[in-house]
Amino acid sequence: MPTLEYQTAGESHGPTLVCTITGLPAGLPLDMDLINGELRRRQGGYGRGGRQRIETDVADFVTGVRLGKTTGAPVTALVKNKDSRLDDLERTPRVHRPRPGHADLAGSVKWLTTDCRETLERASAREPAARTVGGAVARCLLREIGVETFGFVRQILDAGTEVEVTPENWNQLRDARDASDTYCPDADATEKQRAIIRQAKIDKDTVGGLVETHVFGLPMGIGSCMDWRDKLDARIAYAVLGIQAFKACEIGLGRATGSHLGSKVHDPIHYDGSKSGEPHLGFVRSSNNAGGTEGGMTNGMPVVVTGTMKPIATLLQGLPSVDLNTKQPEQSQYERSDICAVSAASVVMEHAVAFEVARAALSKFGGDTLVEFTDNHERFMANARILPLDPPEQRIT
Ligand code: EPS
Repeated sequence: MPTLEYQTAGESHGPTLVCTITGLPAGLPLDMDLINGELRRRQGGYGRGGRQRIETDVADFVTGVRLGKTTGAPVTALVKNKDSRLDDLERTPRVHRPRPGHADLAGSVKWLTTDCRETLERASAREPAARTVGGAVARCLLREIGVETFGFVRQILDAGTEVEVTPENWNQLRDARDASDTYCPDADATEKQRAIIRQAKIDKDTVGGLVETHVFGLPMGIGSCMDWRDKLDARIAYAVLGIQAFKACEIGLGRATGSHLGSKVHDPIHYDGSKSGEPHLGFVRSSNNAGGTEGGMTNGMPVVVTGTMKPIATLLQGLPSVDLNTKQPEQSQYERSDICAVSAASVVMEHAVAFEVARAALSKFGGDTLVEFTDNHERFMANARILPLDPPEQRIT
């Protein structure tokens, strides 16, 4: 049984981005409206640069899909770049004044060149479009077992929202998020965030922020405590810090967990048999400081992930740097960029998280086909509901 994996390829100004996904079960219908809708959302958000008026991202599935469903073979999706011009040195010049905060300096030294171009083409925030496709396909799989994700912007610079997200209100909040051009489900916070981005543009500066993803409907026991590499929270952190410009990933209360007593921070367990149909199987928690994972496994509560995105490193005003050819002080090089890409990053992180959750769910429920995957999920839930399985003949097979 292969594990679910994905890989991306493609340069920011090359002809295409590529996402290859291996390990998907056969028979999974791909919801193209979902996939292309999320690609469109990733392109948006207040504070994006001129590039997004050129591109219209759509996923073209060229392998592993027949009549709209996966076949079990590797799936390849292409996202074509309209602004393809990698070999045009006039329009895509060499870059030798590295931007502080960008991959430019370390990458050019690593690959023994004074031209940061190849480094920045992959380190660019365009690559996550391909990861969004992978995550959107993963969401198609998760939906088959009733799992949904919700991502939004919590804060831009110092303008944030205190909105509380629950399994009951997230659908409503999604409408509020979709009405906000910073993807923040709070109209007042959105206004403040817009003003911050507007001012940053005037000041030739950039801004970062905090994005959040919630995963609903996950059964207990996804991930594992037996091997650190299979801990779901660890996998999520790995995936999130793999997104361009992300500097931190927190689960639940995250860093703040260390500032509270154990008696105040751990989520008390109660049992309510009338709720045994829910993902927590009736093991109700009165808080969710753990963010839905304990011991690297889901505990039936929503998984809550916060990511910190740094401000974009390409500033119109430039930053103190050095010319790699002359070693003389120079301002860092500018090329067309975004003022703020936090809204786009909220879409990317939601999909990076979705992929890790799907990967862990598939490793628990397995199956070469979608039918086996959903049957295994159902049988597990049925058995978990009638614990203790004593005598074992009671087991539902
Ligand atoms: C980016 C710079 C801009 C962004 C780009 C990421 O591209 P360009 O230099 O072509 O204007 O628009 O992001 C995307 C193209 C995208 O689709 O998100 C950078 O330097 O990282």
